[in-house]
Amino acid sequence: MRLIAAGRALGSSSRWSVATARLRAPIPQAQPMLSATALSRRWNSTATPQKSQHPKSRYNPKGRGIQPNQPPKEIKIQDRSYPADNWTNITDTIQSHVGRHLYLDENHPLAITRKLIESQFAGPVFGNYFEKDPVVSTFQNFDVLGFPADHPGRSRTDTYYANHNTVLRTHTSAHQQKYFRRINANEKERPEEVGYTVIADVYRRDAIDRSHYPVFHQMEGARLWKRPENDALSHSAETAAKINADVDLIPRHDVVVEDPNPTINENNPLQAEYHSAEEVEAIATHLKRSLERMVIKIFTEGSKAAAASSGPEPLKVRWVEAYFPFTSPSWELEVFWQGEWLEILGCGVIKQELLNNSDVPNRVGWAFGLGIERIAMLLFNIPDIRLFWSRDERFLSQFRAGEITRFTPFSKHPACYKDVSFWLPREDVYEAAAKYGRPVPNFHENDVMEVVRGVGGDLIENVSLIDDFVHPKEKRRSLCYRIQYRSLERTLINEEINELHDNIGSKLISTLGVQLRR
Ligand code: FA5
Ligand code: MG
Repeated sequence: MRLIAAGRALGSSSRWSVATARLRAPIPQAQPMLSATALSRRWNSTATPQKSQHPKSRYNPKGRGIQPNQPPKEIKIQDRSYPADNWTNITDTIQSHVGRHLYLDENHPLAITRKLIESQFAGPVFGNYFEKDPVVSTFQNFDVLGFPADHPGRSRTDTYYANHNTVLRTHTSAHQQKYFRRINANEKERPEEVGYTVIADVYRRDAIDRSHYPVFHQMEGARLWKRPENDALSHSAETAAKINADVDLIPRHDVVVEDPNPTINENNPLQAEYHSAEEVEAIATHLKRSLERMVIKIFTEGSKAAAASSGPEPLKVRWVEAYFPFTSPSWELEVFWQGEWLEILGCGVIKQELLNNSDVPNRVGWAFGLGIERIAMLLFNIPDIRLFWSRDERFLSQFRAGEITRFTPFSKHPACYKDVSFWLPREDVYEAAAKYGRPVPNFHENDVMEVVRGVGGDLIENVSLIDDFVHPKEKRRSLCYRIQYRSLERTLINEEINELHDNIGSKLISTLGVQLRR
């Protein structure tokens, strides 16, 4: 199974988190023409989104300069309408994925994976929940979690907006505050329930390849401990002892886990105002051991299934330092699978400000967020993320609740590659726009992906940039993308692909103002 798309590691998509080593990488400057490296670096950067990403206007392809958008008046998601505005960018393709709730369909691999993970975070300590409605406020998705105003994840090129303050959630962390409040509200009724898991569909404007899909599923988990009400910091030894007693209850394992960095260091600091090192060590040990156990448990199940086909692989796991605005210190967990390190989750010690603002100021704890597809692809040997959305019985009939089986491809239909090359709008168009005080139009690769996805839907397997140059005299930038067409269910005919490809070209012209090169 190849999980790595051309030049892109499975774990490298995250602009929500930044591995600490990457934090110190130079921040790309806002400029109308970004090199391919600068473009790809932007995924992991904390840079201010470019002014030119402002959504208030759009380049008019017919050469009449910049004209305002004419947004629809409202957008309907499931049964609710939201007033649309210039931020609205949810497409029909995306809307058509809302409401499938695949994780509740008990014979579906995502639901089987959910159950397996939930069994490792069971009651009475953990309540297991799901969130059916993907629409959240920008407050829930970003502000309450401490995302800075200029975080790239907020940009309209990365996130699907219903309108300026309403989005399709980009991660399950959008529900953290709700579930912390719930722990407090339920304290009398269910005092032992001090943790939760919550699963949901999440949405990100992203690249197109076999391991990235604009809709995927995450499971969030958290666990809290009470501290003394007064002067908690000076009683932190008591809190640490309580947490360590819980650490001792987690069964040990004998898998070697790489974890070379000290829990607390200058790249991955403790929240000194609120926590002692002793408490953080205890929380981190509990967090890491709980997650290691979960991963070992489910991958052991998976390798039993693999043993029946290709032979088990020894499990290798490692911790990598990370950054999230709502945890500190933070880590990502990676699993070595078929020759690559795959990032499967992010986690950390919850920021105390968030707990203080969520009715649980006298508690400390950890949280994690993991990608369900990533785990399910490995467990069931599913080679393409689009398959999870298949309604084809040849896919669906292969899975049964409670069983991990290796997926057998029902047939491999041929792929067809076609290139599309275009000139971006001229540099002087940008300059003119800036001169007249209008927002500067800007190219972002995610916009190309969105056009391709909008026209080709699930018939597109991969889109990759194969050429990028600036004409030295004309100062125009040319890009060439290779689009790989393949249906997972049938053989595509030439006429159909040609028509799709032509439509993609026309749509690139009309929405991005590019000029096709023939
Ligand atoms: C987050 O989304 C954080 N909210 C996780 C978190 C929660 C951190 C709580 C701390 C505390 P990240 O963007 O790294 O982080 O995504 C988490 C996981 O989702 C990844 O490790 C990966 O398994 C999965 N994931 C991310 N992007 C994709 C994608 N495009 N397709 C499939 N899975 C993805
Ligand atoms: Mg990540």
